[in-house]
Amino acid sequence: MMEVYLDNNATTMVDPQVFEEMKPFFCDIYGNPNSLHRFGSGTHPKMLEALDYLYAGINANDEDDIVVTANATESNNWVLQSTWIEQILNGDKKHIITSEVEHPAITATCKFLERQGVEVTYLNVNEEGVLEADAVKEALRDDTALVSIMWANNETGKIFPVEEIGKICKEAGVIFHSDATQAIGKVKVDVQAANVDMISFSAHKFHGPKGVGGLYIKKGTPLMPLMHGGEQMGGRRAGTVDVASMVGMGKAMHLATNTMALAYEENHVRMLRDKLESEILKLPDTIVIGGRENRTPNTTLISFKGVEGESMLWDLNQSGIGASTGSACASEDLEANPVMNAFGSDSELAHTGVRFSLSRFNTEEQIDYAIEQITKAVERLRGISSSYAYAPQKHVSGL
Ligand code: 7TS
Repeated sequence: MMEVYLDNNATTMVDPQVFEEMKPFFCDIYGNPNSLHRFGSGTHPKMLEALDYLYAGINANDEDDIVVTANATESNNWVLQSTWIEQILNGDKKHIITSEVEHPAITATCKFLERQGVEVTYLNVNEEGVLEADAVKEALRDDTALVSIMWANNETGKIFPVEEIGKICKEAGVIFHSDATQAIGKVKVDVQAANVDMISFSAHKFHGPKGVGGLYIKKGTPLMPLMHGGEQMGGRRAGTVDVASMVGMGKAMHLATNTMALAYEENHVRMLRDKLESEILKLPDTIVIGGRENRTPNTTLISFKGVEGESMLWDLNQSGIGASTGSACASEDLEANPVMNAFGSDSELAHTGVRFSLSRFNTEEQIDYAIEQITKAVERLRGISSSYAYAPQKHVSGL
């Protein structure tokens, strides 16, 4: 049986080239980078190279900071909790603006801050699943401390108008943070062009290792240290640096964001995604949630009328295909997906969405196999669905 991994928005395979770069830092060059001897300083060239790759990958200015964190969840928590302590508890602001379709690393942290007395506005997306920049403009208040809007949505792949939002925030003098976790390696992320003050990311979403991510911080942006202790990461996040992870993330960023890599994503990955989608859409009563415009090239979120998303995943898993119903982070509860609810769609739609997310490691042969298996699963599940009369009823004489 062929195995086809189509859940790359949950996590990706580590690129073998990344793995090779990481290996020496476990048993050979294992010194503490802060030590004065060669075992420690031997790590420096590759750490510096990793930083160069990270800066180049998002077009950061040399004077800005990129702090290596554990993941995007940590970076997002850091930004929001710092905003609360620095600007709200110890300042004169009260308000944060975000969207209803952020990852829980943002929304759950905002809910926590609301319990501490912070006022949060959750903006809704339009019927195409996109947050409109004007909505941000209208929600801004004199006491707004932060706007946090994702670069691309993890469920639909929809790309949000970060440049426009960045401009609005700059004019208003409000700090703009964007969770770019699903954008890096899929679309161009240019922090200067977007006028963004901070972005979060996780290496494992672009073929780097798990457990390492980053926060980009534009020079002059107020931010409390995340961890107090040693001088690592300029004193912003103390604790001995995980060199292997940092080097791996740097290499992964380089491999994912150079011009050729983005062109490949745009051509090869988009071609496979579009083929998968177009073939699936030939099935009746099947739609792409949010529509097909303006998305990351690797993602499609499809609703199959009459088919419970979870049942579909079960069938696909039996055929060797890994997909997802919305975010894996939320898959332990069978609540309707909040992202789909945010579209104002009916609850059936919210329960029938299946997300397929591709990567540069998928092949056309895999996609052909996936199309075949998805078609089979939909037909089987509709055949046994009490709410969907799709399968031609076999007339059995005498019954
Ligand atoms: N932000 C976004 C936009 C994400 O998509 C995710 C993970 C995170 C933050 C958290 O990343 P972590 O590395 O800190 O865990 N998103 C998903 C997903 O869509 N399915 O599984 C995980």
